[in-house]
Amino acid sequence: MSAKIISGTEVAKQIREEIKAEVQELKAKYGSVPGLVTILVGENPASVSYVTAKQKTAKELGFYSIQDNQPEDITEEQLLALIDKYNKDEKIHGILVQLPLPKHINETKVLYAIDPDKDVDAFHPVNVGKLVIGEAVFKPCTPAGIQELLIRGGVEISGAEVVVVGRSNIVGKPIANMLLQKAKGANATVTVVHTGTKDIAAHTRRADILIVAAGKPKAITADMVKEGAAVIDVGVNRIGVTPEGKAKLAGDVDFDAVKEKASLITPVPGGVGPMTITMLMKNTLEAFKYSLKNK
Ligand code: L34
Repeated sequence: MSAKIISGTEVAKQIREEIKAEVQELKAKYGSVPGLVTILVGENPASVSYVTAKQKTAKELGFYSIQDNQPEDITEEQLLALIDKYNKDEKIHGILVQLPLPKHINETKVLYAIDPDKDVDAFHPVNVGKLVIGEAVFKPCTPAGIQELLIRGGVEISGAEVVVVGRSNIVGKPIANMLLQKAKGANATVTVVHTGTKDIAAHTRRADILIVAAGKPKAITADMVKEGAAVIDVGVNRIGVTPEGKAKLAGDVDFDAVKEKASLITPVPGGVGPMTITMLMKNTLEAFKYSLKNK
């Protein structure tokens, strides 16, 4: 079997059109637009690239948007004060602090400081808890993008055997929680494998849907994949530089070999990445609509 390659870039474009239309409608009706601030500490090249893409998209969709760059040596206290300022700013509906943060800053403390109503990443413990009990207001961006790709790719999720590779707070844990909910676009049987798992391949070979967020190129080879599986590759590994001087990217899946066995596969780049950015816009729109209701 040769897999259908599902373009995150294309699906993201469709969703962005939907968001853009809704923003215009709301602007005409209420005279205001969704506001997003992205806070970047330091100059990690991957983070710079992701945050730049987020800002560009926000502007294209007609959002009010602020890129707030802070030096690597900002103190935790200063960063917390900055978050507090945006918590109180009525034009801002979504606050995103790009991760990872420098080692001298306590990430948990920073995530706790964001007003849960403006937590468009859904990393605040209140939003994590709501997700687990099936009451999510915001779904974290990368997992939400994965779920949307599966739904729009026509993959049957209900009753499927899902295997998630990786247990991060950003991807593995939340996507596992989302797909096991008794809900539309979910209701799957979910297994999470990680560095403590005895025989990873024994699990991945059972998967109807294989979601890979391992952070390691070629972590998943063809022998680890069931014939006809849907494979979602969340990895973005920088494996070198192209002749044009751009970063050369690879996912966590051995794409060329696995695409011959899977029924559906996402590419890197152009798969989950663009969906992550789009779901951030969707969450910011939701936060804006929520603020209109509470005026
Ligand atoms: N707070 N920190 C916070 N929220 C997030 O949702 C993220 N993440 C992850 C890292 N830190 C975060 C992102 O935004 C990963 N991530 C992310 C976002 C976008 C892309 C990849 C990861 C993306 O657009 N990738 C492109 C390639 C971009 C490039 O050339 O580097 C792709 O096509 O996959």
